[in-house]
Amino acid sequence: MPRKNNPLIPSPALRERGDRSRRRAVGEGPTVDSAQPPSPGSLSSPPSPAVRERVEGEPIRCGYVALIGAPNAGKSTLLNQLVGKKLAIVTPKVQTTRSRLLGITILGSAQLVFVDTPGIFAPRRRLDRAMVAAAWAGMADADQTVLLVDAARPTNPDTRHIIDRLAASKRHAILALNKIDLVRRDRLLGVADALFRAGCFEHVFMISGLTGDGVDDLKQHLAAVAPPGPWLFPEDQLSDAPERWLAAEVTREQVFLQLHDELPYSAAVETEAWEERADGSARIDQVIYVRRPGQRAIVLGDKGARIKAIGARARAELERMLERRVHLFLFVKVRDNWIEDPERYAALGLDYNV
Ligand SMILES: Nc1nc2c(ncn2[C@@H]2O[C@H](COP(=O)(O)OP(=O)(O)OP(=O)(O)O)[C@@H](O)[C@H]2O)c(=O)[nH]1
Ligand SMILES: [Mg+2]
Repeated sequence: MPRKNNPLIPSPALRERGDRSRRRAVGEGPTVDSAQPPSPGSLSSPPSPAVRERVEGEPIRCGYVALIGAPNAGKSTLLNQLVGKKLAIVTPKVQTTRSRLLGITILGSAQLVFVDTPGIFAPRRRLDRAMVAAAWAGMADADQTVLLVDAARPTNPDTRHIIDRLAASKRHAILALNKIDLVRRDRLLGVADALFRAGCFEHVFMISGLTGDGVDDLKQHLAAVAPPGPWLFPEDQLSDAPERWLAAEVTREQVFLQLHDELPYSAAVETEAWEERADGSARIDQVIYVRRPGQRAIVLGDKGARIKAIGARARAELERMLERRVHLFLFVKVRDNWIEDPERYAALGLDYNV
């Protein structure tokens, strides 16, 4: 079967299957083509012989772990660190992540399925509401919830709101005090203590998603408490996200990094076409949607300089991710109402009606 226009065909680099029938905690995750039928496979598929062999004598475990927190707390950075591969985009700007993304890893006999979620904040626009709803939904069925708190900004009102809601729901969570590389050690205990008093945390870990400090301890703990049960994904699968969606995210990351003010928040990126070429390279066509003609002019830049720079960086990232040569073609289209268009929400894996 040709891979062109089909986001569900396994990728050699990511081994993604896009098997929606296996999405348990996350509901419908990000997808480019909502009309795609689910591919075969089921929650109850028996583990492969390789799996049984590997974990002989130990109970097989599989745990869904939601990573939640205020925007910019470092959730996506941590997801990438836990999985050992860059799957989620990361930028210094708030509200980078727009929908849920699974990152899957194995530790001993446990398969850990991490759910990166959009930051939780006080939503204003429809898009904000859909993002925040996706974040809470990411937590709903997870076996464990890890609340990330930026140790340098522990009194963020968004974090306070999340803790209040966790406490009200009587859900227990793990507190991960993140970015400890930025804070003096002697201050950390006081910060952890103040947060712990909310009464909804079972454990606290001090970590740096960026340097990896403390991340192994957190991972070991999550593996030890994962419920017994068969692995839900093949051993070599890293994510549930279709390659086309991940590729659009790579370009959106550059839009966030290279453009400023409201522009990144007014832009969306979609992969329109994907062609595997005989020489082993891929041709990828993407559209950057913006809301106004003036924004299109900014994305293009003087004599096309900005779009060229976005394309160059995105292409380099895509080649690293896909482990093959990439020809990237970017188009900028004005679609004033994309932010109110149900189809765009489906493309983002978000619920329009929240
Ligand atoms: N110094 C330091 N910076 C970090 C750490 N973790 C994340 N960052 C930085 O914090 C910024 C935000 O990181 P993200 O991983 O995108 O944060 P996020 O929580 O996913 O943000 P949203 O998707 O917007 O909710 C980026 O500039 C990261 O490099 C850390 O442990 N230490
Ligand atoms: Mg993020």
